[in-house]
This record gives sequence, C-alpha cells and structure tokens, in this order.
Amino acid sequence: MKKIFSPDKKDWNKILKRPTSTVASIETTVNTIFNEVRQEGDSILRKYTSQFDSVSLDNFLVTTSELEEAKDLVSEDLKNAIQLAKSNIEIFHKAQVTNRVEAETKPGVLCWQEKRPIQKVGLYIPGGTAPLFSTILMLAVPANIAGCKEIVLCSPPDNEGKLNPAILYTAQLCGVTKIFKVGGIQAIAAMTFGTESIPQVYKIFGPGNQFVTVAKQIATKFGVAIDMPAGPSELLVVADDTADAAFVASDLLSQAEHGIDSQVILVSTSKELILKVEEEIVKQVFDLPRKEIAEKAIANSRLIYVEDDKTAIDLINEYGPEHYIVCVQNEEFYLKNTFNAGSVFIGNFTPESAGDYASGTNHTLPTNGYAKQYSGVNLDSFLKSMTFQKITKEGIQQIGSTIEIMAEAEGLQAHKNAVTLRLKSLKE
Ligand code: HSO
Ligand code: ZN
Repeated sequence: MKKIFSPDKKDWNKILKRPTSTVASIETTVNTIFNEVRQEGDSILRKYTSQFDSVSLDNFLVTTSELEEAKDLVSEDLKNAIQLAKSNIEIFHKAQVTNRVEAETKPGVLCWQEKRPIQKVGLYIPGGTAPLFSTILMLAVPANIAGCKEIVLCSPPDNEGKLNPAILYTAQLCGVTKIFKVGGIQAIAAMTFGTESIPQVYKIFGPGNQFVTVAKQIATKFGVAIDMPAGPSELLVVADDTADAAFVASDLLSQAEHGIDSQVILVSTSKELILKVEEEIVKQVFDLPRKEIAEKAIANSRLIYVEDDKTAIDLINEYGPEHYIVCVQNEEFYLKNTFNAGSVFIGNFTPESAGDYASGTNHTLPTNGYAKQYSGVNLDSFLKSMTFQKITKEGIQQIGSTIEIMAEAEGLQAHKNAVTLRLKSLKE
C-alpha cells in the first residue's frame, strides 16, 4: 500500500484517482450484440451463451424442478441466514414508504403526488468468481415492497448450464417472477428489447463487469432506465487512535477481495494508526483464500496521513467513497460534514460487511465518485412519482387570469383559450 503524508491539495485528484480502465473497443462490441439481439432474439442469445459461457441451451428459463433441486442443495444454516438478512432488509426498506403529498395551492386548486411502481424491472446478477446472491436480496426485496409487477432476473450459467443454488433459492424466496440463464451484454440487450423468451423491462438494476456496465449505459439510449453507472467496489476508512487497527485492516481487506480493481483508502490524523493498520493488513491477507486478488487491490490502495480533521473531510468529500467507515473520536464532526458518500458505517463495531449482507441497508451503491450526485438503490429506485390535480370552478377563477397572461406572453393562444372558454362559461 502506498503511504502518503500530508499531500498537497493540488495533488489530491492524482492520489485519489480510481484504478478503473475503460476499454474503448467494448462499446463497438456492445453495439453489435445489441443490434443482433434486437433482430434475431433467442437464437443469437444461444450463440453467445455457447461462445461466452461454454454451454448450449435450448431454454433459458429456469424451471420449477430446477428451483426445487436448488432448495435441497442449500444448507439449512445458509437458508436461515438468508431469511434473517431478508427480514432486516425488508424492515428497513418498508420504513422508506412515503405518504402521498398534498397541497391546496389556492382555494379550489388541489395538487398531490403519489408514488407508483415501475411495472417491469430487470435484475442482473453476475456469475464469475463469487456468486453474489446477496445482491438479489438488495434488489428483489425493495422491488416487491414497491409493488413492481414483473421482476425478471438474468444471470450467466456455468458450463453445465446451471445457476448457483443459492442464487436460485434467494430469487425464489424474494418473489422474482422469472429467472433466466443468460449473462453478459446479451442479457442486458435481451431485457432492453425483449426476445421470444425474455421480457422487455423498463429499468435494469445490478452490478456487472465492464461489459455489462457499458451495456447498461447503451440500454439507456433505447429508453431503458438503469440504477446507476456501477464500477468496482471501494471503501474509505477515516480512523484515529480510538480505532482498532485490526478491525480497520479487516474492513479494508473485505472490499479489496472483491476484485483486483477494487480500491481501499485509509485516511488518518494518526501516523501510529497508519503503521499499525499496515502491519495488520500484511498479517491478515496471508490467510485469505482470495489473497491474490486482495493483494493486487491493496497495491492500488492508499494510506493517507492528514494533519487535521478539516483537511480529512475536504479530501473525503472530494473522493466521494461508495462505502465510508468513520471510526474517530470526533464522530459528530465527520458525520455532519460528509456530503459525498454512498453508505456510512460508524464506530468500531460496524463492519462494512454488515451493510453488504444483513443489517438492512442496501449494498447497491454509487462508485467512481458518483456518490456526489447519485443515491444508492433504495425503495424509490423502484417507484416513480406521479402528480395529480383537481381544480374546482372557484379554483380556475383563482388562477385563470395568471394562466391567460402567461400563455399570451409565450404566444400560445390555444393554451390561453383553454382557460378563457372555461372562465366565460362561469360568467354565463
Ligand atoms: N460490497 C459489494 C457488495 C457485496 N459484498 C456483495 C459482498 N457481497 C458492493 O457494495
Ligand atoms: Zn462487499
């Protein structure tokens, strides 16, 4: 890990740069696959599934017997853990339900706002080195609370044409309507256009590799909404001498093990703590099964010493971390002054993994500095706000002339007439 002491403000951008690389050629590949899926549907999905996932499939839809089989393959312990996590995620996301908002702006002019579910949503769950069934909880639970009618899930099959049993168990438990064994760019394209077997959706959620991320962005060109531009996992810890160095190291490693492009950062006003954390990382990484991945990510990461809390907070807001652990004496100061972070974890006994799995908050969060303008996934991500109004005779008399004057000034006579006719009818 690179240690940096009291960096100059003008160098912050360079120091905090994310290790992501964007491959320009991805976009061309994505465009080609999108065109093909749009024109050829299921048949081209079969071709790409055999090319990328090394399996030939006649049907993509997971059958009831496959779901039953998966249930038997998941241990009771894991089932109980998934159920408990689900319940906590449900409690927290149900608490996010808002009431209708209503105002009578003038006597007889009643305006209100209500939320309505996005009717069809698509969830993408990556395959690869770790089957992230926890992400299904984070997406399907709020989708159900919101009342989304159709919840479609796509995930790449292994070379035997199967999905991980924990993925199938969780999807079923969370009321996913249809599960498809399709992954990568072709899955995103299928949910964008719809094919013979895969329904078209209005919004696509979920993480993915660079290909999936670019595919989601291309999907927006065709009118499909996406949760957010997702990138590799990241964590920033701000800690001082009140923090436990072993805990801090374990948290940094927990995000480092996600991928070689994950980024973890420690910011501290204590040089002693920085040294202790560094020692702990070396000790703890040794025993990790994903040691090689974690070590590569750690090599990209930073231990930053700053002189005071004010400098620390400016630097943190400039970075805008996805996950942010605050483990300091002066907790109030940091919490009050943090404006850019996806999800905040406070104190020595709040590991970031708690939010990844089971405390109740959502783990689908903005990365890459997008915490400056995006929220993490929450109940509202599956809802739209709709406004309503009802104007009485009295109401139109109250605001009629205002509308007429403004319409006239914009040169829009028909707009004005729509009011004038009504006002006249009331005089007669
Ligand atoms: N930290 C990841 C989510 C995750 N971690 C899933 C473990 N499983 C991105 O927020
Ligand atoms: Zn994680």
